[in-house]
Amino acid sequence: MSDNKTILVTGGSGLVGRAIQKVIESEGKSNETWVFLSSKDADLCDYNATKQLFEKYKPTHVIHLAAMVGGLFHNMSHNLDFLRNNLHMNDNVLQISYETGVKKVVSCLSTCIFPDKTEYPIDETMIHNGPPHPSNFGYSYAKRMIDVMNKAYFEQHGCMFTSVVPCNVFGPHDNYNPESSHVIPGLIKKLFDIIKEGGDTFTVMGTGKPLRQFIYSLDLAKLFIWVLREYNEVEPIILSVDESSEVSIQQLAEELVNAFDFKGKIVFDTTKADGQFKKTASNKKLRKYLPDFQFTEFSQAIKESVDWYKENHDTARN
Ligand code: NAP
Ligand code: GFB
Repeated sequence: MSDNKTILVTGGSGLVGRAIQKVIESEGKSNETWVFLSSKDADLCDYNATKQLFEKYKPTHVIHLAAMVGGLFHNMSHNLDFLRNNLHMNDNVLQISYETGVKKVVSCLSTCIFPDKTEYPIDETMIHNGPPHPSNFGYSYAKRMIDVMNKAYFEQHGCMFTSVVPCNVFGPHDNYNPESSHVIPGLIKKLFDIIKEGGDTFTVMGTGKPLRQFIYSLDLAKLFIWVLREYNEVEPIILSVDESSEVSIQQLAEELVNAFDFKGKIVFDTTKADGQFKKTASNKKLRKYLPDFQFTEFSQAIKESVDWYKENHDTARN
């Protein structure tokens, strides 16, 4: 039987999608055809538009990245939109993958969807053990339903639909729009603009105390491609840096100051929310499969992300 694959990447124009595209282009595998989509190809909230897209490309495999995605503040103000848009997209992509005989779908959860009250480190078995943090309950429940649907498609139809659980992701081609961005692109744009205007104060929202694990998008891309080719459990797998790589928002701000060689001062605006204090995830399951995987050094990844923005700020998603 032909082992030729046609891999459809929904959300291919985003942060993670562009990283996968860069890794794939460097590999040049001949038996794989990769198709990277954006919302211009189809609104995946629309069943018929999604069906037409699948009939056009006839994918054998799907990496489902497309989602309404945002940082803490965007989630806090749009929980209903995050819930409904992501439920619609996820249901259409999985149902149409089943209807058109897609062999494997890898969808994307997030370490921020785990129970707010939990012991640490969190692992793949804990996803449904209690309500998520109130700041992003809409996004969290929509993402949790991917795991529930994967299990239902496997039990009723034997579908190999699985999911990965990244920690916070950053890198080139991120979303830098202050209304919706995550902390790293938000602070990169902010510090870039301060320096351009000759300012001397870098205001960071919150106390700076929350802890996060950040994975470089190019590292996540390599892991995603491995999951597509080699991982065949329906159960999710966490794709995160080690627990020891967790940093505080203050440490992140200091890394950015170094990367920009900024000489001014950092100030914390404690009137703004901190969100989840921590969501420390274990990558033990990943390490069992890939014990020698090397993550890019955080300072190096931050420097590359800052340099990319300096070169591309005019065309970046601001
Ligand atoms: P992103 O940069 O915001 O990109 C989102 C992608 O989804 C874009 O390609 C966008 O297309 C597409 N999209 C959005 N709405 C759509 C719609 N209605 N129909 C079709 N396409 C639509 O997101 P990302 O950071 O790469 O995230 C990718 C995946 O990783 C998501 O599932 C997200 O939940 C997950 N994740 C992200 C993080 C993180 O820190 N970034 C952490 C954990 C998990 P356009 O370009 O046309 O808008
Ligand atoms: O990346 P972020 O917005 O989301 O990080 P989460 C928020 C943390 O960074 C909070 C601080 O502690 C904020 O106080 N922060 C400081 C800032 N300055 C800024 C800034 O300029 N912009 C932003 N955005 N934060 C998200 C979830 O949680 O994690 C999403 O809400 C998603 O659903 C994402 O899954 C991966 O890490 O707090």
